[in-house]
Amino acid sequence: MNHKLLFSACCLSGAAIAGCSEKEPQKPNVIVIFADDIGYGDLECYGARAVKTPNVNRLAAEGIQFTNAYACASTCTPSRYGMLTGQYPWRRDDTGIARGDAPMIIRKEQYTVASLLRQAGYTTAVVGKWHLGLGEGDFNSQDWNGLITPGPKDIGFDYSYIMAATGDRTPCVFIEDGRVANLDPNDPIEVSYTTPFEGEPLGSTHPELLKMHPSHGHDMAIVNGISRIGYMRGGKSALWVDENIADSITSKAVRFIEKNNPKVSGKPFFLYFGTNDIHVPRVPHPRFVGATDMGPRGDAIAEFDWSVGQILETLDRLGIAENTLIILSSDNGPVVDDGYQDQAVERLGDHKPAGVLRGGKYSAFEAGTRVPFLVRWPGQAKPGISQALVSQIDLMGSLSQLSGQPIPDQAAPDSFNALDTWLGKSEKSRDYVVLQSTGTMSFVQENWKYITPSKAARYNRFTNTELGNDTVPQLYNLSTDVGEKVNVALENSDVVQQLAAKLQEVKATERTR
Ligand code: NG6
Ligand code: CA
Repeated sequence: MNHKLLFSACCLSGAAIAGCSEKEPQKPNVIVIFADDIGYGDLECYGARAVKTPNVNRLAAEGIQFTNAYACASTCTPSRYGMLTGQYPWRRDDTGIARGDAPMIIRKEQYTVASLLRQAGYTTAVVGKWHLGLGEGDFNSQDWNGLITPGPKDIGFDYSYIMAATGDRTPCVFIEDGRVANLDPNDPIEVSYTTPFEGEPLGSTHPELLKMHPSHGHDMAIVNGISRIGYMRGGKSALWVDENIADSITSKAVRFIEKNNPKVSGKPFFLYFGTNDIHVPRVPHPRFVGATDMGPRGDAIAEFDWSVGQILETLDRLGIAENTLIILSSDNGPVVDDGYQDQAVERLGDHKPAGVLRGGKYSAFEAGTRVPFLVRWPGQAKPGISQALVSQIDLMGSLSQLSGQPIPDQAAPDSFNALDTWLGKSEKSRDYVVLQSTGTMSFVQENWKYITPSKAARYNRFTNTELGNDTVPQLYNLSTDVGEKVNVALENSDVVQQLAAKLQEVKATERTR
């Protein structure tokens, strides 16, 4: 232990202790572990049997497990936008699933959860999946070979190690603090979402080069024997190896925690850890292959659990678990075949990725947005199960309360403080939850769920997911029919009217502080 460092840390943090012994800051560290596409039934603590998730189980046993928690949207970009900004993604028309060359969707002048905690004295980081665009102006205007800016730094993250979009989108590289990691300047990267690069083999033209074949789309640039959405050329030394993504990002997350150990720095940290698991292409490391009988999709869940374990182990080893609040959730619900022939459908067996819920990723039905949600803060949050209605939109409001840092007037207009509920001190539900899906919007209040009529497609034609769209209003009683089997709109037209009006009101007014 470096006593000199410790001394200055104590004094910097103003800890009033005689002799200046080891002292952590008063404010707890915050870690958000955000899984990709993990469904309500995909984890053991939510009923899964075909995959073991001991580390997530531990988090659940030591924390609060929510059964009624919602993401903001049933796909990634809008869901993350809502959680990080505290503004509903549908308040803007450019928050849909982002291309890998999209400009930054959260604008650089916007206030995020990271801005809030940075202002509150935290050291902040994002590690893993980003999928919120980079740079500004047109599509593909980023300088992939120089400083990619604006980026996470401009919206509150001191450190970043990210994938620009998703595992299945180019550019297939990690970006560390605004620069492509491990890039050889003599082999520059080019990215395009419109035009293939001459001479480069593609999934569509050279399927014989593929180790995993697409089932729909995903037939452009080939990287690591897997074809993707989008084209790219060059940057060979920087390309990720899918089998190693969990290792790469988990070790960066662990390193960040170690380097920012509050016992040394005197400052709390905030880590937003977005896993690549279990998004497609699902290519877990060989040590997880065969962890389940479900093939890559199941094995990727096991890999996710390992990543969670690494974070927990790091906190234990540094002795900072007691003063660290962990939130674990998922950006949207589950999907089985999301575009690659990875045996997910064939080997699913009895496993129910959505548990008892209907629909899945993309859907207005519950499985689209009702997600696992665990909160652990040893000593502060009493372990248990909570049925309170909660939403990820309240991250900003709740962390404002936690950190004592007020939110500026115009920021996070839709985020409320739900800290007592999140910490299990109260069973108080959110007044309502607004949900966005492919083609419509839904509104949940008490046990009622209203889905706005929509002429959009009823099925996602690629994944075969029921989207929950219907031309007539839908109303479900979630207390007796969580599987949304019986539409009771006709016999409860007063409830339909009430919920539709309330949704209209929320849409028409942004809350002001
Ligand atoms: C879809 C992709 C899907 C996935 C999704 C985004 C096709 C046919 N499907 O358009 O594979 O990438 O976008 O997923 O291309 S999300 O979790 O990041 O929202
Ligand atoms: Ca997702």
